[in-house]
Amino acid sequence: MTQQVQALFDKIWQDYLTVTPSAKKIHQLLGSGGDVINDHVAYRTFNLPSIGLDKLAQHLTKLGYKACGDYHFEQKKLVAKHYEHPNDTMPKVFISELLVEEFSPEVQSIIHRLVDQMPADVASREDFLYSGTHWQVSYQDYQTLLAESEYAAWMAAWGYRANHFTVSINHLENFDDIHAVNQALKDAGFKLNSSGGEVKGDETVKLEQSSTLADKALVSFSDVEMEIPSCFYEFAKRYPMPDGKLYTGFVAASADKIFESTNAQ
Ligand code: OOG
Ligand code: NI
Repeated sequence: MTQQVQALFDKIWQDYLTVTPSAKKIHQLLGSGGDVINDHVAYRTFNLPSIGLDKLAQHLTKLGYKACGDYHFEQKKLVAKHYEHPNDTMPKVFISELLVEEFSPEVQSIIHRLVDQMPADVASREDFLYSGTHWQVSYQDYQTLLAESEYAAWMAAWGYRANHFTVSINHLENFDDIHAVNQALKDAGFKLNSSGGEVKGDETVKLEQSSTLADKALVSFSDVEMEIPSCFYEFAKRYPMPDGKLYTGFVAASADKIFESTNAQ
């Protein structure tokens, strides 16, 4: 099972690198061999029946992943769950879904128009978690989505692929402190997401996180090609619980700010 999980994430990583070239450079900057372990990978989707969070999760549960925490982001109109594998060296997965019915009729109709273009069985295909979009979207519709939800616009442009990978600082040989990681990234010219401060969370919530601002990559909209924010790289340091095991959950207040790593600057 572990080998299948590894093989799946190798494919997801290769696809992610095609639109996130900085991830490869950062991987080399922070790592010193085999020490870059993924804390987690994140996915986004719409809460429509054919394509909800559970449709993504089925690709993981069949490999032994189990649903753990539930999260709600009221302002962003999102809910999320995280999944863990019994082999704790496998990445956790954070999947969120947009509450489509809470948006304006115009935004809802654009989203339905996208999802209606998806082939019926596409969500159960083997390659779904690294398959990108299954629809055409105009730059105008992208802009309309962007005005109400950056998340909806990102989904319309990028679809089903890892939104980010996350370096586990706990496993790095050359770094132990998230501030030092951030400094090394900035010294090398990478831009960090500073929404809510560069470091989200602290030892009291058992999780510290930071992230780059998303790279930019070219998208072929139905009417025009444009460079827009693609995917980002995250850094996480986990602290032990009273029983000595590292905390494995997420922190909603921090996650709320991590979502903003794909905002346009
Ligand atoms: C997910 C943001 C939340 C975390 O680690 O808290 C998250 C997203 O941007 O889709 O990944
Ligand atoms: Ni994350």
